[in-house]
Amino acid sequence: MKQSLTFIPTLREVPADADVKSHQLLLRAGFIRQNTSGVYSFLPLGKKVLQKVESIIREEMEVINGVEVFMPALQQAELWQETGRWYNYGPELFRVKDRHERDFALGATHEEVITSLLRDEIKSYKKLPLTLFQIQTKFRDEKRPRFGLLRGREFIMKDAYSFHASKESLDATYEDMKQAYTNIFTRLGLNFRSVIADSGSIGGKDTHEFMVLSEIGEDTIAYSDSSNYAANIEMAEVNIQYVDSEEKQETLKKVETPEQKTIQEVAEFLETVPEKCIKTLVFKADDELIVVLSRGDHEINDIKLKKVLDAQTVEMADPLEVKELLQCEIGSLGPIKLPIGVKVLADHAVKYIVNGVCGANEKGWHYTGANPGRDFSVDEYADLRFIVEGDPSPDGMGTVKFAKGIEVGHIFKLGTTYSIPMDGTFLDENGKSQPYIMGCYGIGVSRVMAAVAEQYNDDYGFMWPNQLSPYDIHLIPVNMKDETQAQMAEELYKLLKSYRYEVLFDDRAERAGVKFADADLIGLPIRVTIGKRASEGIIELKYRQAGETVEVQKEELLEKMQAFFN
Ligand code: 9G3
Repeated sequence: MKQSLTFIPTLREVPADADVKSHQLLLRAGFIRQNTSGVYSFLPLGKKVLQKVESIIREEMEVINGVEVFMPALQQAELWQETGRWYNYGPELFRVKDRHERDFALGATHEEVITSLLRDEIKSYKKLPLTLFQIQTKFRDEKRPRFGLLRGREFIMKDAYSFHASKESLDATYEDMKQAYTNIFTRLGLNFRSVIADSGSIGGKDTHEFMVLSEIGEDTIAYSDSSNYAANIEMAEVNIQYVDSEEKQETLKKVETPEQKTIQEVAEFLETVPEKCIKTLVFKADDELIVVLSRGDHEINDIKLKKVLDAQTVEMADPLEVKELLQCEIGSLGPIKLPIGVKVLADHAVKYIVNGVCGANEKGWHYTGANPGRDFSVDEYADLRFIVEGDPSPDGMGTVKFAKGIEVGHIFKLGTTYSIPMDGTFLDENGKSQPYIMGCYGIGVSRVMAAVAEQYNDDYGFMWPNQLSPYDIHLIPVNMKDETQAQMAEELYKLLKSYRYEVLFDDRAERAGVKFADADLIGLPIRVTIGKRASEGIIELKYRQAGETVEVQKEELLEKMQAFFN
């Protein structure tokens, strides 16, 4: 492609509102442009990278008998009302009306549409299993779109859905999909981990996320430093054998702690440590107020709490509700002398505290010498806290370390979460009607492009991996007005294209410095420069990732390209 005939609007300066490297470079190198918050256009170079990401995904989906479809983004509200999600999804779900005031959703995902499609077609176990996928635009009115393509409001997803007559069949496809995802992210050249994850409100229990390891990642991964255990921190179990303390129990004493609110302040004021403090929080699970205790140096994991309580929703109770329940403000709450009937849950670590410090449910007062069981009762001890670095790995091998990650893939065993409410059924071999057993599997295609951009760049620009680069070779005659250079450039352009290399021929009448800076910014794997030694048949090759430059005879160009690209 002749650069003078394409559209690559590079920028010298870093756009002010671009706060991560991938976003800065995708804008500066002319791959994307922002239309409005969380909404982007893919320019020619960006579209070429997207297509290369999509073709790798398509190939691996087809390997596991995934069949491609394309479903509408405009989804009639009735489908979402069947599953109830029309009512329990808030402003994040884009809603529109048609000219007849009928309600529609802009597709945030397609579980409802695909199930409605199949329930009218797939009626027998003989037609199962079936795995369908699409690469399609999704809409989610994110509260805080940021980091460019990493968290947009309109984005491209590969979403697959599988339908089965048995759990075993789902398990088999789930493992196939996990392997396909591993192949995809490996072929994309990404540094990633598959981690145990939380299915949240999506239903089903088994779910894995695929995380690209990156400091700008919004998720935290807890992994073992000596096994392949890895989980989203939300899901990482804490299995520690706490040891009973030899310390002798002291008498419970009420002490004044004026203006001491945080665990840190109280611990310093009473010359103790957060590990000896009993942190008392009040949560609202569905509509019930629950007192939840943890050790002062630990954080309660609300996703674990939701599972232990088997609640639909779990959130911190608001201060007014707390005041009404315990006649006391947050900061002096404690588990002693609670109103009758208030359920008390505690993380396992609390059970091993001896002579702990806790709030007295009276502003500016705390207790010392507080001992669980003796001074207050706990209805249920459970694993309720976030794992911390240094904790033993839940699989018993090694110690836990944390890493930040960008979620690029998420796979779920949905079971009958959608087929039952939507009456998606088939006749089994005994002619009995059964709900489909389903799985769903997503890859954030536009997010993957940004994750690759985040991993493959240096101070001068991108260093695209060969399999994703918008073009293979950047052909740059230093001075198009020099007849020898221009002629050799045309000749080599034809030659390289005839060998099916994708070539970006910078035929612009720009200064060499501009051309070279743009070439480094765009980051194609190889730059072929035709300069003043063209008259000697000498050209210069620059390998972008290795950063090395060599001069070769133009007759050697092809073998050099074959050596590099094959
Ligand atoms: C919504 C909105 C946001 C959402 C969803 C629905 C996330 C929603 C989860 C999934 C699950 C899988 C198929 C492909 C892989 C992921 N955010 N999810 O369902 F209405 Cl506003 O999308 N779906």
